[in-house]
Amino acid sequence: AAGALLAAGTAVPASSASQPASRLTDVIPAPRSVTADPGTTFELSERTAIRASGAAAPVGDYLAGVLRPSTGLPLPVAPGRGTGDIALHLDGDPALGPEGYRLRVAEDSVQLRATSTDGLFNGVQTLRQLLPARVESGAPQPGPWTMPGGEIADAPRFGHRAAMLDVARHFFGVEEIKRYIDQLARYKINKLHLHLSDDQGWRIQINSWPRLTEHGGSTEVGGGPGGYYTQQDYAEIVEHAASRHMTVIPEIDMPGHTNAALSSYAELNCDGQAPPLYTGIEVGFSSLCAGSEITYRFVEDVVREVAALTPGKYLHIGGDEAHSTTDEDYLAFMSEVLPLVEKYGKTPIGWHEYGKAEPRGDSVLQYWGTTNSDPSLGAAVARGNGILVSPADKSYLDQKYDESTELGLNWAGPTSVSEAYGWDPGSYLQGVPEEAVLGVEAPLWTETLETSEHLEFMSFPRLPAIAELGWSPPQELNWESFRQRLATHGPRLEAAGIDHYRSPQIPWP
Ligand code: TNX
Repeated sequence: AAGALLAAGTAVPASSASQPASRLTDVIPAPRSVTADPGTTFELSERTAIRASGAAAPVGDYLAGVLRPSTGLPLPVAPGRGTGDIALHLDGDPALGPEGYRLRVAEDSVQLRATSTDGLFNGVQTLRQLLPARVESGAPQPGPWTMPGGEIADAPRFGHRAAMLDVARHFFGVEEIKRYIDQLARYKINKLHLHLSDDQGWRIQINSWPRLTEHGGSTEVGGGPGGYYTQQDYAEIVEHAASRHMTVIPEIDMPGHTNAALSSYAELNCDGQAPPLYTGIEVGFSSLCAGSEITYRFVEDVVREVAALTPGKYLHIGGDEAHSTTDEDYLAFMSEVLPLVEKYGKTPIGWHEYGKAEPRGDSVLQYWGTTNSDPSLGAAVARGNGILVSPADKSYLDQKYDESTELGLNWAGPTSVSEAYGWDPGSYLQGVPEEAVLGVEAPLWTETLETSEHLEFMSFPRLPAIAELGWSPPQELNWESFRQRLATHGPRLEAAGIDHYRSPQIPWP
């Protein structure tokens, strides 16, 4: 019967050509509330229109773009109303907050309501999960295109649900970034943190320091050709992210992790000697020269140009693993650099080590440890800093799944899907109350990753796990429920052509 929960391992009778109907209860991240209306279904037809006008129209166009290739249906996007339609309305319930939505699936229509286009976009991600998995295919598929009846009222637990991609260790081109953005959006990730510079490469064109990319962007881990984004490429990434209701947070990692910059400009080195480019995977050996004036002219130029390319409020200044910078130099450096970020209208985020520089106001510390705690966090919370939670042993997508995983590193892992899922970001860190938690992030470091397929294999299915921790209410976080729902996403990922790890923990169909 429609809406009935099937037990683990039960053979699912095919209700249509090839796949079972979807259930309201299979959505990832789990919604705040789900009320099934068993026996009711909505079916897309040749006559179905997507009703959306004004600011909602681009979300309607996006939905049509998702549904047309597989269904082959015309699905015109137009204002007005009609029966048999999918309607997007910007008159949502303010109680569901700026990103919430309500989705009602009835016999004669689908109604999606939100107070903002962000909310509508989130609702569209839920809506597509209510259609059969084959809807995700890029090629025409057989119908019927039914959705289970009922109502979902939904809103996120945290407003900041991030993924990070390291484009410095291996470079990924604009099309690869867009592909990853589209994949993240499916699971309601709304921030993309790009790690744009490191020892092995500088990936963002800075007009006032052109050798950063000409020389510093010319290689990568393993000695391949590297690459970089022109400012125009970067603007295209920012724009594509915005069309997926995602904000890009650029990171320029300083004062350590800077060999590519130091190799590009001898004058940035305390000894005036430019080191060679680096293609290995060690960390902690490079540092900008805290005591020299040109360092701060350099940083100001970089911050100014990057801030100008950044519509979002945050600029990430790194600050991690500065093992070749004395404490005194680190503090001197940060005391110059943090005000520069604010001077150009941005709020600093840094890896949690920069807490020792006592960043002020609404600055954010990104926790990446493995011990549930850090001495800097108490004072940070007291200052009012937000804490972004990304424990390396839980949320690092670059860690191996198990000892036999060929890709990935293992210093904080291995991290199985259940380990990635089994923690609560609101109560995880000692001395950090939920009110101080800005949100969660799933970082993907790329020392061992070179292709989109590699990114996907490490991200899926752990990224959906972290996405659920960032979105769903704590009472809905349940491993048994998650693994059953995740199983139904296997055919979706398959249909979408997204590579993924067939974890033995998941009862894939
Ligand atoms: C630690 S996490 C790093 C990165 C590495 C990563 C590999 C952090 C702030 N720094 O430089 O790429 O481990 O897992």
